[in-house]
Amino acid sequence: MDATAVQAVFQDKIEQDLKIEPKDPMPDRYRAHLIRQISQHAHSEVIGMQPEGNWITRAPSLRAKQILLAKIQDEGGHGLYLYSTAETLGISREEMIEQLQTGKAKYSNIFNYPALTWADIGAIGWLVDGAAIVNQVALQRTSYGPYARAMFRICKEESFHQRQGYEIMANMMKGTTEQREMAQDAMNRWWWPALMMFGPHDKDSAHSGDAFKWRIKRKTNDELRQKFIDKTVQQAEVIGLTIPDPDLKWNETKQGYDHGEINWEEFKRVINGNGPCNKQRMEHHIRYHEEGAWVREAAAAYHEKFPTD
Ligand code: FAQ
Repeated sequence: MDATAVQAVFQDKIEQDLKIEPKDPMPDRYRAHLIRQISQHAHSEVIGMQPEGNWITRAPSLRAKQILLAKIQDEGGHGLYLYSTAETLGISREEMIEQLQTGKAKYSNIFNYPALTWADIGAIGWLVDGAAIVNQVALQRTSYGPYARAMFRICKEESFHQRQGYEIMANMMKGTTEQREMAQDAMNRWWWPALMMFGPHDKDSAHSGDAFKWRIKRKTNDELRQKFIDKTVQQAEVIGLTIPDPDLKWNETKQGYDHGEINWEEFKRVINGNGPCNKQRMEHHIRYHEEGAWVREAAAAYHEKFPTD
């Protein structure tokens, strides 16, 4: 099929709101857009294991440790579904890892901040998974079939993650003064970076035009951010936490909260490699990727010998 025919078949499916499947004709730019977004999403899940992994050995109870281990394992699983999804578009896992490790591919800004106290584990589950769910629920309706399907399972698991984080925060807010202060301090440090997870304002979002045209995105960055804020402010109030934004105010007309301006300079600094933990995150990834080479080689050798297993 020539490019014009591909475009016509593709556009027809998009207009009928049908899913695009791996073997369907699709324009090169659609394919490249999805590889960029899905691989960055996969990298985020995998790098996101690091700030939480830091607390496995220091979890305050066996129950908390089991839950945290299960959650982190889920994040690794999400990375795997997403890498597999991107592979259906014709890029290999090795290429994606190379793009991550050489700084060509981004991952979510949020994972470049340190998890300093146990309350940070609560804040990550509640705010970071909470923000991820809002974004990913919208992606369940994205036009690329394998990506949309991956989102269903991921959203179910993230909603358990969000609740475990909220439970940690709620329990700490019922505790001693020090525990309440610790929870508020975590809230203060994670709130703004969590808002940045939705990406730049719509007017500055370079990829949104194509993403809407091709029905990859169904809601804009600002719409999703607003949804997250409205939902989370109420949850914070229930457990007595204060949102660290003096400009946050209920707006009766829009039936949502107005909020203060996000520090976009900080956002740019962090996504361009200069956040508090970018260097550490990448060094850690490279080190364990190299140390794990023998596992990949052994698995490949086994597969070669027993291809049907
Ligand atoms: N961080 O034109 P737009 C999770 C970049 S999963 C870093 O608006 P787009 C689970 C963007 O890539 C969290 N970079 O881009 C978990 C682009 O740069 P490029 C991850 C960002 O794609 C929880 C440039 O800025 N979720 O947390 C960010 O239309 C706990 C221009 O931006 C996803 O990835 C950012 N926040 O919209 C795991 C969801 N925002 O590529 C462990 C899927 C923007 O030209 C523990 N992704 N950039 O170099 C999406 O929905 C979209 O890609 C957006 C960005 C909304 C993130």
